Amino acid sequence: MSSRIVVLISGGGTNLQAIIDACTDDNFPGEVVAVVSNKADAYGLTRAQNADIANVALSHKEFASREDYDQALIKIITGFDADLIVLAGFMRILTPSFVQHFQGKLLNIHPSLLPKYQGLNTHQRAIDAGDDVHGVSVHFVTEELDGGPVILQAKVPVFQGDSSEDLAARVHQQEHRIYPLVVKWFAEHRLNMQGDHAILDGNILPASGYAND
Ligand code: NHR
Ligand code: GAR
Repeated sequence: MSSRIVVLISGGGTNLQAIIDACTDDNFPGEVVAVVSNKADAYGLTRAQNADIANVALSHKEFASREDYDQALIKIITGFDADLIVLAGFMRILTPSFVQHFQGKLLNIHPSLLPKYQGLNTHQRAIDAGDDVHGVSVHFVTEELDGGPVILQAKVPVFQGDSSEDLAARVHQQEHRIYPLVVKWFAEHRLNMQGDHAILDGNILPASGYAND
């Protein structure tokens, strides 16, 4: 049975595209059934249209509270009978009730080597700190912002004179490799969350995710 994936976005959707592309492989056990954006002008919605995928703009500005917005989001996602919800550049913090509703079915990609640089502006913060290694993490979403268990990370070098755009572009290339892989693990039922741990093939993953020392 193919996993039904709903992708949440706010922007360009290059990670969305990487996942859509991966799903076109006959051996990929999942399909993107809907894309939801909190921004009506997100280019990712056009990517969904181009791939004949249902797409919905749900602006947070039309709701009185975060709680109301997240309840509307729950209704939409439930309507698509989602097995997995993938945050791909989704820029709204989700309420505890939303996270609890979809406990264990929510993935996020965050542009830093967590637990470093939770929150926003991660590339500039890595440069300002003088780091020579930066990267990206895929993790389960919990109530704690960017604090859920890490599944997989990829590292990139930081070079002298890098701008945050240079570094973001380098990180993006790695994002497009690791996110479809983690989505595939989940769709294959090899990956789940138990308590505060990510489990792959029955093994608890270490704090920095799979195969990382
Ligand atoms: N929600 C929960 N509960 N837990 C997480 O781990 C989440 C989450 C929602 C989004 C993505 C995250 C990231 O990878 C994410 C992880 C937005 C903000 C933020 O401050 C922070 C982290 C992330 C996403 N958003 C502002 C807000 O008020 C709005 C900022 C804007 O619109 O530009 O929601 O980095
Ligand atoms: C990605 O770099 C992702 O890691 C980051 O936004 C970008 C989305 O790009 N996510 C966050 O910063 C979450 N707060 P995309 O729209 O091209 O996939």
